Amino acid sequence: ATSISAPALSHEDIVRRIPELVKRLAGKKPLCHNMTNLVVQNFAANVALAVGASPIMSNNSLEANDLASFGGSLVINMGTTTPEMRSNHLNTIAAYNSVGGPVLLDPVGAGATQQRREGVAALMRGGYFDVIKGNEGEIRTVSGATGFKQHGVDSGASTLTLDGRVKLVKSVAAKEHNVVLMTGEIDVVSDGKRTFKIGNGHAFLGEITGSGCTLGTTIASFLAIEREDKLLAAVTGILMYEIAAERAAKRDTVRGPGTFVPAFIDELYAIRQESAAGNGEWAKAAKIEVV
Ligand code: ATP
Ligand code: TZP
Ligand code: MG
Ligand code: MG
Repeated sequence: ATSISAPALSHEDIVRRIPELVKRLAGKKPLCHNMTNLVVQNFAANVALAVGASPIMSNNSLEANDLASFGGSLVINMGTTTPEMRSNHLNTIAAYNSVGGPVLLDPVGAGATQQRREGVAALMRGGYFDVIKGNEGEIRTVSGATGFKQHGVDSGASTLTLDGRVKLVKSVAAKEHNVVLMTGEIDVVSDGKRTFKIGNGHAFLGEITGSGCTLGTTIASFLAIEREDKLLAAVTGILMYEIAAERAAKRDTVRGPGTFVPAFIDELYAIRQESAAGNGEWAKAAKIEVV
């Protein structure tokens, strides 16, 4: 559970501390174990490498105990889950929970079908997630809301006010004793006590597949090296990811979503290299507000 003594984080604290976490990630190269969907395997592995983690994509729970012993983190992404995969997920979550390894859940498409609604409930009954991240429809489903329909993996137009999103994220985090992130043009992230709105990012992230999934991989990479303050780990992942997207979109060579993807990986790598060299200027672009 999130420590009750987690310190308040001001805008200045965040701008100062996040490059240090990026440098620490680059120095440690922790394992980031992804049990993810069939769409994003290669993209997620490349994002993990760019931010400084060591990815392994494995959906086989027979190796979960071995992998959990390496001190890394686990991503559970429901994007293309089958019943067999669900039991692999549950066994692997148990392996990480038993050694205190951080686990992140991305309940992709959770509100779209009965299978997915039941799936997310089964996963949440079956283990502890340090971070749950999703778009509006997914986090609403996690909160137990019904009576709305998500048409697929995309959230569609927002039907909640920003205040409504803040209240929901905060209450789910308090109930689950973890960190909850609702993504969108403005992201809302909370540990139930401390809550932030983040306005970085670029519209191209909504035009490519896997931007939500690979943000999950990025945050999990930071959870592996920052065990004390999970909210700070999540905020670092979000800001590194979204500031990299802004820098990529500004490049002359980027003409649309297709040319954006390689430039985005390059900018994640550049931010890692700058931070490792002690240059944290990039973090000044953070548009983060304490709620
Ligand atoms: P969806 O499929 O509904 O878009 P998702 O799981 O792909 O959901 P997003 O909500 O798109 O996830 O979020 C992925 C990343 O893209 C986050 O970092 C988010 O802040 C960013 N993002 C998405 N849309 C925008 C936008 N219009 N402007 C800025 N950043 C955005
Ligand atoms: N279908 C099943 S999983 C998936 C698709 C298109 C990828 C979703 O990725 P994201 O990051 O939620 O956009
Ligand atoms: Mg998307
Ligand atoms: Mg998603």
